[in-house]
Amino acid sequence: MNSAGITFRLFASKFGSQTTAPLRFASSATFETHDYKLHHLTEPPSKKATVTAEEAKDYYKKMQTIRRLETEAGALYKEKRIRGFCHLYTGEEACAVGLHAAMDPNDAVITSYRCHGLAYLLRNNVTEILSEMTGRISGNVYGKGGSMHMYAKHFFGGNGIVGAQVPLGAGAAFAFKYRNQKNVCFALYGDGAANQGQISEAFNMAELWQIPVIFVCENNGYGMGMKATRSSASTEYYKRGDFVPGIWVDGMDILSVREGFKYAKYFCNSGKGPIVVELNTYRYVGHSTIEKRHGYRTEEEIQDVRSHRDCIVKFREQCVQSKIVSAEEFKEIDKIVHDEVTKAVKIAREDDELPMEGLYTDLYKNTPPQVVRGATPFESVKQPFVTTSELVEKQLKRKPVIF
Ligand SMILES: Cc1ncc(C[n+]2csc(CCOP(=O)(O)OP(=O)(O)O)c2C)c(N)n1
Ligand SMILES: [Mg+2]
Repeated sequence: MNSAGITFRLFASKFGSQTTAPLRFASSATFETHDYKLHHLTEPPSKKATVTAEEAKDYYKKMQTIRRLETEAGALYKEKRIRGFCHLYTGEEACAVGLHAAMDPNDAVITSYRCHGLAYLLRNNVTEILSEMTGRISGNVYGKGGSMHMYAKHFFGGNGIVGAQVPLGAGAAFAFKYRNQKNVCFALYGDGAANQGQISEAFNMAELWQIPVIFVCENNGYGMGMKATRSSASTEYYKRGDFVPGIWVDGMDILSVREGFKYAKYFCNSGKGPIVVELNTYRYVGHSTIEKRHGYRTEEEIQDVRSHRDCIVKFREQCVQSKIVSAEEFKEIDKIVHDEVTKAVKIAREDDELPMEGLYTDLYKNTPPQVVRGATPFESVKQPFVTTSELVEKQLKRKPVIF
Protein backbone atom coordinates (compact mmCIF):
# COMPACT_ATOMS: atom_id res chain seq x y z
CA MET A 1 0.00 0.00 0.00
CA ASN A 2 1.30 3.44 -0.73
CA SER A 3 0.20 6.92 -1.56
CA ALA A 4 2.20 9.10 -3.88
CA GLY A 5 3.75 12.21 -2.39
CA ILE A 6 2.23 15.60 -2.95
CA THR A 7 5.23 17.14 -4.67
CA PHE A 8 6.16 16.19 -8.21
CA ARG A 9 9.02 16.70 -10.56
CA LEU A 10 9.07 16.67 -14.35
CA PHE A 11 10.42 13.37 -15.58
CA ALA A 12 10.48 14.06 -19.32
CA SER A 13 10.00 17.14 -21.43
CA LYS A 14 6.39 17.79 -22.35
CA PHE A 15 7.41 19.36 -25.64
CA GLY A 16 7.64 16.85 -28.43
CA SER A 17 9.44 14.18 -26.42
CA GLN A 18 9.38 10.69 -28.02
CA THR A 19 9.86 8.98 -24.68
CA THR A 20 7.30 6.49 -23.41
CA ALA A 21 8.30 7.15 -19.78
CA PRO A 22 5.60 8.77 -17.66
CA LEU A 23 5.68 12.54 -17.73
CA ARG A 24 5.53 13.01 -14.00
CA PHE A 25 7.09 11.05 -11.15
CA ALA A 26 6.28 11.52 -7.48
CA SER A 27 9.16 12.84 -5.39
CA SER A 28 8.09 10.90 -2.32
CA ALA A 29 5.73 8.12 -1.29
CA THR A 30 4.27 6.85 1.93
CA PHE A 31 4.21 3.11 2.53
CA GLU A 32 2.64 1.00 5.21
CA THR A 33 5.19 -0.79 7.37
CA HIS A 34 4.87 -4.48 8.23
CA ASP A 35 3.30 -5.37 11.56
CA TYR A 36 5.47 -5.12 14.66
CA LYS A 37 5.21 -7.29 17.78
CA LEU A 38 5.75 -5.65 21.15
CA HIS A 39 7.04 -6.77 24.53
CA HIS A 40 6.35 -4.52 27.55
CA LEU A 41 5.54 -1.67 25.16
CA THR A 42 2.14 -0.21 24.43
CA GLU A 43 2.46 2.07 21.39
CA PRO A 44 3.93 0.50 18.22
CA PRO A 45 6.10 2.51 15.79
CA SER A 46 4.33 4.48 13.11
CA LYS A 47 2.58 2.30 10.52
CA LYS A 48 3.46 4.87 7.88
CA ALA A 49 6.92 5.34 6.39
CA THR A 50 7.55 8.18 3.99
CA VAL A 51 10.50 7.93 1.66
CA THR A 52 11.73 10.52 -0.82
CA ALA A 53 13.00 9.55 -4.26
CA GLU A 54 16.54 10.48 -3.21
CA GLU A 55 16.33 8.37 -0.07
CA ALA A 56 14.90 5.44 -2.01
CA LYS A 57 17.76 5.54 -4.51
CA ASP A 58 20.27 5.85 -1.72
CA TYR A 59 18.91 2.87 0.24
CA TYR A 60 18.70 0.77 -2.89
CA LYS A 61 22.26 1.63 -3.90
CA LYS A 62 23.57 0.75 -0.46
CA MET A 63 21.74 -2.59 -0.33
CA GLN A 64 22.86 -3.46 -3.84
CA THR A 65 26.46 -2.48 -3.07
CA ILE A 66 26.54 -4.76 -0.04
CA ARG A 67 25.10 -7.63 -2.05
CA ARG A 68 27.55 -7.12 -4.88
CA LEU A 69 30.59 -6.73 -2.65
CA GLU A 70 29.66 -9.89 -0.76
CA THR A 71 29.27 -11.80 -4.03
CA GLU A 72 32.73 -10.63 -5.07
CA ALA A 73 34.12 -11.54 -1.63
CA GLY A 74 32.74 -15.06 -2.10
CA ALA A 75 34.49 -15.29 -5.48
CA LEU A 76 37.79 -13.95 -4.09
CA TYR A 77 37.54 -16.53 -1.32
CA LYS A 78 37.14 -19.35 -3.84
CA GLU A 79 40.25 -18.07 -5.63
CA LYS A 80 42.06 -18.26 -2.26
CA ARG A 81 42.76 -14.52 -2.33
CA ILE A 82 40.80 -14.23 0.91
CA ARG A 83 42.05 -16.65 3.57
CA GLY A 84 40.73 -17.63 6.96
CA PHE A 85 37.14 -16.98 7.97
CA CYS A 86 34.75 -14.92 5.89
CA HIS A 87 31.07 -14.55 6.82
CA LEU A 88 28.84 -12.98 4.21
CA TYR A 89 25.76 -10.83 4.82
CA THR A 90 23.91 -11.74 1.62
CA GLY A 91 20.14 -11.57 2.22
CA GLU A 92 20.38 -9.45 5.37
CA GLU A 93 21.14 -6.10 3.70
CA ALA A 94 17.93 -4.32 4.79
CA CYS A 95 18.95 -4.75 8.45
CA ALA A 96 22.18 -2.77 8.12
CA VAL A 97 20.86 -0.17 5.68
CA GLY A 98 17.67 0.39 7.72
CA LEU A 99 19.72 0.80 10.89
CA HIS A 100 22.10 3.18 9.15
CA ALA A 101 19.15 5.26 7.89
CA ALA A 102 17.82 5.67 11.45
CA MET A 103 21.07 6.34 13.31
CA ASP A 104 22.80 9.64 14.06
CA PRO A 105 26.39 10.00 12.92
CA ASN A 106 27.53 10.08 16.55
CA ASP A 107 25.69 6.93 17.61
CA ALA A 108 27.92 3.91 18.17
CA VAL A 109 27.62 0.51 16.52
CA ILE A 110 29.20 -2.83 17.35
CA THR A 111 28.53 -6.15 15.69
CA SER A 112 29.69 -9.72 15.19
CA TYR A 113 32.04 -11.16 12.56
CA ARG A 114 29.26 -10.68 9.92
CA CYS A 115 30.38 -7.09 9.63
CA HIS A 116 31.16 -6.19 6.01
CA GLY A 117 27.83 -4.45 5.37
CA LEU A 118 27.98 -2.17 8.38
CA ALA A 119 31.68 -1.47 7.88
CA TYR A 120 30.98 -0.42 4.31
CA LEU A 121 28.08 1.84 5.36
CA LEU A 122 30.04 3.52 8.14
CA ARG A 123 33.12 4.11 5.99
CA ASN A 124 31.37 4.58 2.63
CA ASN A 125 34.26 2.84 0.93
CA VAL A 126 34.05 -0.47 -0.93
CA THR A 127 37.77 -0.69 -1.64
CA GLU A 128 38.64 -0.58 2.04
CA ILE A 129 36.35 -3.49 2.78
CA LEU A 130 37.44 -5.81 -0.03
CA SER A 131 41.12 -4.94 0.37
CA GLU A 132 40.91 -5.63 4.09
CA MET A 133 39.66 -9.11 3.28
CA THR A 134 42.51 -9.75 0.83
CA GLY A 135 45.04 -8.35 3.32
CA ARG A 136 46.16 -5.35 1.25
CA ILE A 137 47.41 -1.90 2.30
CA SER A 138 44.23 -0.24 0.97
CA GLY A 139 42.30 -2.22 3.57
CA ASN A 140 40.31 -0.64 6.38
CA VAL A 141 43.11 -1.47 8.85
CA TYR A 142 45.81 -1.93 6.20
CA GLY A 143 45.02 -5.61 5.82
CA LYS A 144 46.00 -6.46 9.39
CA GLY A 145 42.50 -7.36 10.57
CA GLY A 146 40.83 -9.25 7.75
CA SER A 147 37.19 -10.10 7.30
CA MET A 148 36.10 -10.00 10.95
CA HIS A 149 37.94 -6.89 12.13
CA MET A 150 36.89 -3.64 10.46
CA TYR A 151 36.27 -0.32 12.18
CA ALA A 152 35.10 3.28 11.78
CA LYS A 153 35.02 6.30 14.08
CA HIS A 154 32.00 5.08 16.06
CA PHE A 155 32.05 1.49 14.84
CA PHE A 156 33.75 -0.92 17.20
CA GLY A 157 33.98 -3.86 14.81
CA GLY A 158 33.82 -6.77 13.70
CA ASN A 159 34.09 -9.27 16.67
CA GLY A 160 34.91 -12.94 16.23
CA ILE A 161 33.89 -14.26 19.62
CA VAL A 162 30.17 -14.97 19.54
CA GLY A 163 28.27 -12.54 21.78
CA ALA A 164 31.38 -10.78 23.12
CA GLN A 165 30.41 -7.51 21.48
CA VAL A 166 27.14 -7.20 23.40
CA PRO A 167 28.54 -6.23 26.85
CA LEU A 168 31.07 -4.03 25.03
CA GLY A 169 28.16 -2.26 23.32
CA ALA A 170 26.48 -1.75 26.67
CA GLY A 171 29.76 -0.20 27.85
CA ALA A 172 29.90 2.16 24.86
CA ALA A 173 26.31 3.20 25.64
CA PHE A 174 27.19 3.68 29.30
CA ALA A 175 29.83 6.20 28.18
CA PHE A 176 27.07 8.21 26.47
CA LYS A 177 25.00 8.26 29.63
CA TYR A 178 28.03 9.15 31.75
CA ARG A 179 28.80 12.09 29.48
CA ASN A 180 25.15 13.19 29.25
CA GLN A 181 25.39 12.67 25.51
CA LYS A 182 22.10 11.97 23.70
CA ASN A 183 23.30 9.05 21.65
CA VAL A 184 22.73 5.31 21.63
CA CYS A 185 24.84 2.27 20.93
CA PHE A 186 23.46 -0.42 18.62
CA ALA A 187 24.84 -3.77 19.79
CA LEU A 188 24.13 -6.48 17.22
CA TYR A 189 24.22 -10.24 17.77
CA GLY A 190 22.67 -13.36 16.27
CA ASP A 191 19.98 -15.81 17.28
CA GLY A 192 22.75 -18.28 18.21
CA ALA A 193 24.47 -15.73 20.44
CA ALA A 194 21.16 -14.86 22.13
CA ASN A 195 21.45 -17.92 24.39
CA GLN A 196 24.73 -16.82 25.96
CA GLY A 197 24.96 -15.85 29.62
CA GLN A 198 26.85 -12.65 28.90
CA ILE A 199 23.88 -11.34 26.91
CA SER A 200 21.58 -11.81 29.93
CA GLU A 201 24.18 -10.13 32.13
CA ALA A 202 24.33 -7.18 29.75
CA PHE A 203 20.51 -6.94 29.75
CA ASN A 204 20.53 -6.84 33.55
CA MET A 205 23.18 -4.15 33.91
CA ALA A 206 21.68 -2.04 31.13
CA GLU A 207 18.20 -2.12 32.67
CA LEU A 208 19.51 -1.55 36.18
CA TRP A 209 21.52 1.49 35.11
CA GLN A 210 19.07 2.63 32.38
CA ILE A 211 21.78 2.54 29.72
CA PRO A 212 20.83 3.79 26.21
CA VAL A 213 21.71 0.61 24.35
CA ILE A 214 19.67 -0.97 21.55
CA PHE A 215 20.25 -4.71 21.67
CA VAL A 216 19.73 -5.87 18.09
CA CYS A 217 19.15 -9.57 17.55
CA GLU A 218 19.58 -10.36 13.86
CA ASN A 219 17.57 -13.55 13.76
CA ASN A 220 18.55 -15.18 10.48
CA GLY A 221 17.10 -18.50 11.59
CA TYR A 222 20.40 -20.35 12.08
CA GLY A 223 23.53 -20.35 14.22
CA MET A 224 26.03 -22.03 11.87
CA GLY A 225 24.10 -25.20 10.89
CA MET A 226 21.76 -25.16 13.90
CA LYS A 227 18.17 -24.10 13.32
CA ALA A 228 16.99 -21.56 15.90
CA THR A 229 14.17 -23.83 17.03
CA ARG A 230 16.75 -26.51 17.93
CA SER A 231 18.99 -24.16 19.93
CA SER A 232 16.54 -21.84 21.65
CA ALA A 233 13.87 -22.76 24.20
CA SER A 234 12.14 -19.56 23.10
CA THR A 235 12.66 -18.10 19.64
CA GLU A 236 10.83 -14.91 20.59
CA TYR A 237 14.12 -13.09 20.89
CA TYR A 238 12.45 -9.69 21.33
CA LYS A 239 11.07 -10.99 24.64
CA ARG A 240 14.30 -12.52 25.84
CA GLY A 241 15.31 -9.39 27.76
CA ASP A 242 12.47 -10.26 30.17
CA PHE A 243 12.28 -6.90 31.99
CA VAL A 244 13.83 -5.10 28.97
CA PRO A 245 11.12 -3.98 26.51
CA GLY A 246 11.40 -5.42 23.04
CA ILE A 247 10.08 -5.15 19.53
CA TRP A 248 9.93 -7.62 16.65
CA VAL A 249 10.56 -6.16 13.19
CA ASP A 250 10.42 -7.66 9.70
CA GLY A 251 14.12 -7.39 8.84
CA MET A 252 13.48 -8.01 5.14
CA ASP A 253 11.61 -4.73 4.79
CA ILE A 254 13.96 -1.78 4.92
CA LEU A 255 11.32 0.80 5.79
CA SER A 256 9.96 -1.27 8.68
CA VAL A 257 13.56 -1.60 9.92
CA ARG A 258 14.15 2.15 9.64
CA GLU A 259 10.94 3.02 11.48
CA GLY A 260 11.58 0.34 14.11
CA PHE A 261 15.00 1.78 14.86
CA LYS A 262 13.75 5.38 14.93
CA TYR A 263 11.26 4.23 17.53
CA ALA A 264 13.93 2.36 19.53
CA LYS A 265 16.24 5.35 19.43
CA TYR A 266 13.47 7.64 20.63
CA PHE A 267 12.79 5.20 23.46
CA CYS A 268 16.43 5.15 24.59
CA ASN A 269 16.96 8.87 24.14
CA SER A 270 13.99 9.66 26.33
CA GLY A 271 15.86 8.11 29.24
CA LYS A 272 13.94 4.82 29.41
CA GLY A 273 17.02 2.63 29.27
CA PRO A 274 17.67 -0.28 26.92
CA ILE A 275 15.43 -1.94 24.37
CA VAL A 276 15.71 -5.18 22.39
CA VAL A 277 15.02 -5.11 18.65
CA GLU A 278 14.65 -8.48 16.93
CA LEU A 279 15.10 -8.33 13.18
CA ASN A 280 13.59 -11.29 11.41
CA THR A 281 15.93 -11.92 8.50
CA TYR A 282 17.60 -14.64 6.43
CA ARG A 283 21.03 -15.46 5.07
CA TYR A 284 21.16 -17.00 1.60
CA VAL A 285 24.72 -18.23 1.78
CA GLY A 286 26.50 -20.61 4.13
CA HIS A 287 27.44 -19.62 7.65
CA SER A 288 30.91 -18.86 6.34
CA THR A 289 32.43 -19.19 2.88
CA ILE A 290 34.05 -22.53 3.74
CA GLU A 291 30.62 -24.15 4.12
CA LYS A 292 30.33 -26.53 1.20
CA ARG A 293 26.60 -27.25 1.18
CA HIS A 294 23.63 -26.57 3.36
CA GLY A 295 22.97 -29.96 4.97
CA TYR A 296 20.74 -28.32 7.56
CA ARG A 297 18.23 -26.64 5.22
CA THR A 298 16.79 -27.23 1.78
CA GLU A 299 17.47 -25.34 -1.44
CA GLU A 300 13.68 -24.85 -1.69
CA GLU A 301 13.66 -22.96 1.60
CA ILE A 302 16.35 -20.58 0.35
CA GLN A 303 14.64 -20.14 -3.01
CA ASP A 304 11.35 -19.46 -1.32
CA VAL A 305 12.79 -16.53 0.64
CA ARG A 306 14.61 -15.23 -2.44
CA SER A 307 11.37 -15.32 -4.46
CA HIS A 308 8.98 -13.91 -1.89
CA ARG A 309 10.88 -11.83 0.67
CA ASP A 310 14.09 -10.58 -0.91
CA CYS A 311 14.73 -7.12 0.55
CA ILE A 312 16.20 -5.59 -2.60
CA VAL A 313 13.68 -6.96 -5.10
CA LYS A 314 10.75 -6.05 -2.88
CA PHE A 315 11.95 -2.51 -2.30
CA ARG A 316 12.63 -1.96 -6.00
CA GLU A 317 9.13 -3.18 -6.93
CA GLN A 318 7.56 -1.00 -4.26
CA CYS A 319 9.34 2.12 -5.55
CA VAL A 320 8.61 1.44 -9.21
CA GLN A 321 4.93 0.81 -8.52
CA SER A 322 4.60 4.00 -6.53
CA LYS A 323 6.48 5.87 -9.27
CA ILE A 324 9.11 7.45 -7.07
CA VAL A 325 11.97 5.76 -8.92
CA SER A 326 11.74 4.31 -12.43
CA ALA A 327 13.00 0.90 -13.52
CA GLU A 328 15.52 2.72 -15.75
CA GLU A 329 16.88 4.70 -12.83
CA PHE A 330 17.36 1.47 -10.89
CA LYS A 331 19.23 -0.02 -13.84
CA GLU A 332 21.53 3.01 -13.86
CA ILE A 333 22.22 2.51 -10.16
CA ASP A 334 22.99 -1.17 -10.78
CA LYS A 335 25.55 -0.13 -13.37
CA ILE A 336 27.16 2.40 -11.02
CA VAL A 337 27.35 -0.23 -8.27
CA HIS A 338 28.80 -2.81 -10.65
CA ASP A 339 31.51 -0.41 -11.82
CA GLU A 340 32.39 0.73 -8.32
CA VAL A 341 32.69 -2.80 -6.96
CA THR A 342 34.64 -4.01 -10.02
CA LYS A 343 37.16 -1.20 -9.51
CA ALA A 344 37.47 -2.14 -5.83
CA VAL A 345 38.01 -5.81 -6.67
CA LYS A 346 40.90 -4.88 -8.96
CA ILE A 347 42.59 -2.95 -6.16
CA ALA A 348 41.87 -5.75 -3.66
CA ARG A 349 43.65 -8.17 -6.00
CA GLU A 350 46.57 -6.02 -7.08
CA ASP A 351 47.50 -3.75 -4.20
CA ASP A 352 50.59 -4.53 -2.10
CA GLU A 353 50.66 -6.09 1.33
CA LEU A 354 52.26 -4.19 4.21
CA PRO A 355 56.03 -4.61 4.43
CA MET A 356 57.46 -6.67 7.31
CA GLU A 357 57.85 -3.54 9.49
CA GLY A 358 54.05 -3.60 9.72
CA LEU A 359 54.35 -6.57 12.05
CA TYR A 360 55.70 -4.32 14.79
CA THR A 361 53.33 -1.37 14.53
CA ASP A 362 50.25 -0.50 16.62
CA LEU A 363 51.43 -2.54 19.61
CA TYR A 364 50.54 0.01 22.30
CA LYS A 365 48.87 3.41 22.20
CA ASN A 366 50.88 6.59 22.81
CA THR A 367 54.21 5.03 23.74
CA PRO A 368 57.69 5.81 22.47
CA PRO A 369 59.09 3.15 20.08
CA GLN A 370 59.34 -0.18 21.91
CA VAL A 371 61.88 -2.97 21.63
CA VAL A 372 60.05 -6.06 20.42
CA ARG A 373 61.62 -9.21 21.82
CA GLY A 374 61.72 -12.38 19.72
CA ALA A 375 60.93 -10.63 16.46
CA THR A 376 62.92 -13.45 14.87
CA PRO A 377 64.37 -16.42 16.78
CA PHE A 378 67.69 -14.54 16.95
CA GLU A 379 66.95 -10.87 17.42
CA SER A 380 64.88 -8.16 19.00
CA VAL A 381 63.74 -5.22 16.90
CA LYS A 382 63.12 -1.63 17.87
CA GLN A 383 59.80 -0.49 16.39
CA PRO A 384 60.71 1.51 13.26
CA PHE A 385 57.30 3.16 13.41
CA VAL A 386 54.91 3.18 16.34
CA THR A 387 51.71 3.17 14.26
CA THR A 388 50.87 1.58 10.91
CA SER A 389 49.55 4.94 9.71
CA GLU A 390 53.02 6.43 10.24
CA LEU A 391 54.63 3.57 8.35
CA VAL A 392 52.18 3.97 5.48
CA GLU A 393 52.61 7.72 5.33
CA LYS A 394 56.37 8.05 5.90
CA GLN A 395 57.84 4.90 4.40
CA LEU A 396 55.31 4.08 1.71
CA LYS A 397 54.30 7.70 0.99
CA ARG A 398 50.63 6.73 0.89
CA LYS A 399 47.56 8.29 2.46
CA PRO A 400 46.76 6.81 5.88
CA VAL A 401 43.24 5.68 6.82
CA ILE A 402 41.64 8.32 9.05
CA PHE A 403 38.80 7.37 11.38
C1 LIG B 1 32.30 -18.04 22.10
C2 LIG B 1 32.21 -18.69 20.76
N1 LIG B 1 31.64 -19.89 20.64
C3 LIG B 1 31.55 -20.49 19.43
C4 LIG B 1 32.03 -19.86 18.31
C5 LIG B 1 31.88 -20.53 16.95
N2 LIG B 1 30.79 -19.88 16.23
C6 LIG B 1 31.04 -18.92 15.33
S1 LIG B 1 29.64 -18.30 14.69
C7 LIG B 1 28.66 -19.30 15.59
C8 LIG B 1 27.16 -19.25 15.44
C9 LIG B 1 26.55 -17.95 15.79
O1 LIG B 1 25.27 -17.84 15.23
P1 LIG B 1 24.41 -16.54 15.32
O2 LIG B 1 24.65 -15.87 16.61
O3 LIG B 1 23.01 -16.89 14.99
O4 LIG B 1 24.99 -15.56 14.20
P2 LIG B 1 24.97 -15.69 12.62
O5 LIG B 1 26.24 -16.42 12.24
O6 LIG B 1 23.77 -16.45 12.24
O7 LIG B 1 24.98 -14.31 12.10
C10 LIG B 1 29.44 -20.12 16.39
C11 LIG B 1 28.88 -21.14 17.30
C12 LIG B 1 32.64 -18.59 18.49
N3 LIG B 1 33.14 -17.91 17.45
N4 LIG B 1 32.69 -18.02 19.70
MG1 LIG C 1 21.97 -16.67 13.22
